[in-house]
Amino acid sequence: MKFNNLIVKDLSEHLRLITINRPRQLNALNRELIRELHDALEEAEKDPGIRAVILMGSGDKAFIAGADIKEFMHFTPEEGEQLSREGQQLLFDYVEQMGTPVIAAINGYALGGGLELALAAHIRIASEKARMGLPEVSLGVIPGYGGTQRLAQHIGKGRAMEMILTGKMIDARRAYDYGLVSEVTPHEKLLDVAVETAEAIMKNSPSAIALAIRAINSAYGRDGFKVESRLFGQAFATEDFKEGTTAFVEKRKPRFTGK
Ligand code: DAK
Repeated sequence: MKFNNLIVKDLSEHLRLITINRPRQLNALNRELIRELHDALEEAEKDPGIRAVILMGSGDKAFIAGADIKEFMHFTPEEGEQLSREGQQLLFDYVEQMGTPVIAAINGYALGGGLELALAAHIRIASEKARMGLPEVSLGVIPGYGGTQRLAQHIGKGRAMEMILTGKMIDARRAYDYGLVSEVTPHEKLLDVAVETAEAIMKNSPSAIALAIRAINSAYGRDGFKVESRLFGQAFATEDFKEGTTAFVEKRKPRFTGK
């Protein structure tokens, strides 16, 4: 398959690397990229030869710096809610439910939708340069791709509240302390460590791994994701949302009014 925004490369017989390749926009997720990631992951999932996938961002700066603000600022509330559901199914839930394990190699900023994608992956490994956060409220919106649910699942409700309400980024060390990533590596060693982890997984039974993923996922309910989509749509209808996204594009601080 040919992709405009991805580089797909097999690192060995059973291991595939998918690199998100929009470095000038810090790999921000637009609709085309979400669709392409789904297609590339589906291709890997359906290929019995592929036993693990590594996801990484291109360039030196970012894994994914969030959803593409310049694209989503023009969506209506209905589109917001609909796209939140669609995106969740197409990419974020899809990744989480894949039987082929997905490792997020977080090589820089993982913000908003970018962190949400890493949260949906089965394993997260971060370079010491990585910075992670859910800054949506600084734009007048809330995490809409499962972040309100999965962040709390990974690091607990209190820390998730703090990260989401402040919108602040944390560095890789703190992410490790929180249990958000399982390892922190020197920047240049990140891919090697991700490959070692994939190799450890690939020694095991692929069918048992797929069953283990299903069993682990079955512990977590789905209702909160629907609530998140609905509230995400509501946030799109506010003046704060217009102000927050416009301020980002105009490179200034937002003036929120609560309306
Ligand atoms: N979207 C679009 N462009 C982005 C971007 C983004 N998320 N992040 C960076 N860029 C662009 C910048 O605009 C800039 O473009 P030019 O000005 O050069 O044209 C270029 O990438 C380089 O960025 P900077 O010049 O800002 O680089 P710095 O090193 O100074 O700063 C930064 C790096 C990561 C701290 C900064 O770029 C930044 O704060 N970026 C935005 C982070 C952020 O707020 N991300 C979005 C979170 S909200 C949805 C569901 C879910 C969501 C949305 C919709 N639907 C269902 C519809 C989720 C939303 C989010 O992810």
